[in-house]
Amino acid sequence: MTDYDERTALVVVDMQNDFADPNGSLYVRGGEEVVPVANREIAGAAEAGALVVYSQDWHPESTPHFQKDGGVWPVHCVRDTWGAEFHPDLHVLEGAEVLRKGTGGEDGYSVFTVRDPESGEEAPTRLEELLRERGIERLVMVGLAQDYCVKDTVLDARRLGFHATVPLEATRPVDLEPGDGDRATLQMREAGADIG
Ligand code: VGL
Ligand code: ZN
Repeated sequence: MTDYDERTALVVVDMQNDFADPNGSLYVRGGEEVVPVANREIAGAAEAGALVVYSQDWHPESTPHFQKDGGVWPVHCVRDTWGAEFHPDLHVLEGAEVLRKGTGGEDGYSVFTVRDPESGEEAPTRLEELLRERGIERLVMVGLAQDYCVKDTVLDARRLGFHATVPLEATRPVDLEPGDGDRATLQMREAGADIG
């Protein structure tokens, strides 16, 4: 388990049924194995009084993010559906901050930014402000998927000057192309993240 203090925040990325349940529409192999590992990190963070933030991929029924609408992904994490709900075994702390991304049809890979899939224009979410308000300097990222949302969140965290850690057993890659997960690990390390 990672060490937590009040300058460290845990970001629990997209631990939702469509990614983490074998019946999910964009199931990430081994995703359910991440749940108990994430729960241990959540417990450790809570015990140390560290901030815990959860993200949810939260799409409308139609979005250029989906294959059927011109994008690359099967329909997943449509707002207010089973697939978009947190995995039932995930420990969601009472009163914790939940950030939803992609709500307006954007691609929301990084928890820090959303991106218009047509114009490419990027806009920040509330995450950075939330962290700055609390004087957070260091982030621990767990969740799904390693080669998309976790990676992009880590790269944004580094760009914004946060120290970033990812315990590898607490994430899994989609591996759309074989090796994507390993390439994501390298990319995150090159950006100065601690990937263990
Ligand atoms: C994600 C693919 C599409 C993720 C979200 O959470 O990593 N991946 N949408
Ligand atoms: Zn998505």
